[in-house]
Amino acid sequence: MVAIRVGLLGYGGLGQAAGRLLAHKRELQLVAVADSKGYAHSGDGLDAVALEQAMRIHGSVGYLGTAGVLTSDPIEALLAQNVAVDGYFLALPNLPNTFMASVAQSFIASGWRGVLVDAIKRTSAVEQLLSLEDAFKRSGITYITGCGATPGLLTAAAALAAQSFVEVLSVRITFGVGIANWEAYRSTVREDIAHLEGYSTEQARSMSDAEVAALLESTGGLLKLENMEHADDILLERAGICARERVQVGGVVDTRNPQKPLSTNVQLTGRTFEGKISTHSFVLGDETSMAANVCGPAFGYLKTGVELHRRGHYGIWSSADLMPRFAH
Ligand code: IKT
Repeated sequence: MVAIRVGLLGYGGLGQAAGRLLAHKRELQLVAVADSKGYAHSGDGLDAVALEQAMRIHGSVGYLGTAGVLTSDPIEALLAQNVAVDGYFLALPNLPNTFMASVAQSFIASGWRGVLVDAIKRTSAVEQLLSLEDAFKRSGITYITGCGATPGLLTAAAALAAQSFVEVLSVRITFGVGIANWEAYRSTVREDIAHLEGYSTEQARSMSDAEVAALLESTGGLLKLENMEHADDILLERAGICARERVQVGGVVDTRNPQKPLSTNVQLTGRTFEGKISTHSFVLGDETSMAANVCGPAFGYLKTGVELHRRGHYGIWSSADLMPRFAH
């Protein structure tokens, strides 16, 4: 069996968890990593423990022995190396809100061909990626968007649940996330803050660590998020499941306790062909971490992407598209 060669862009909390998860996968081999200060690559595979050590001690994967390189523009520099990578997981915070689309454009410009998956959150960010569809097709890139927990696992669950109905009336996604300390997920927490009333993505991005800590002090460590601008809506609409107005996303993040404050779930209500109104629920186990629920689906979709790519299918799909389609 020849393993799929995987690259990771972003080596913060999520990227490091992704590296650790890959160590459990025989079919996937981590060969390239980039963070904001450097990159590392090796065709023989990278060791997640050594990468984490480089991060912990020096603050960048660029310090990883002979495989590491420090540079001011790690993504461009890594792409310029023409490293043999079948698919990248873009485990990057989308701050500013145009960042992921700009990274996708760097891949397009580099001439690299392969699979890209993201765990993006915002509707407007997905719209930017969808506008690159023709460029992905011309460039031989298979892009799958919204492959984390939400959008991702829960969106796909909604797409599956929809099959019992002739009309989908509502989709409600409610997440509960528990992390022991916010510093383990500095960027993710800033992205969450950007959803709070009175904060923009720019404001959240430019907050100092002290300002984030002060905000969390004032809320007892909790971030309560309601009616979020969340790409589950556009992805379910695009997959033909329901109008985006019927999709609602919110949840609670506890930044001081690894236990989930509530069980993450998606509830899809619909009307059956017999005229009955009913609700399907999909509930995540409380012991599964955000890292497990984001990185697991991302790599599952990366494998799907590689299968599509090998058959010559290029363009952009989402976690909801690569499920049973909803027939009207
Ligand atoms: C968001 O989607 O914007 C917030 C993120 C939600 C992750 C859901 C994980 C669910 C689970 O593991 O139970 C995150 C809080 N940034």
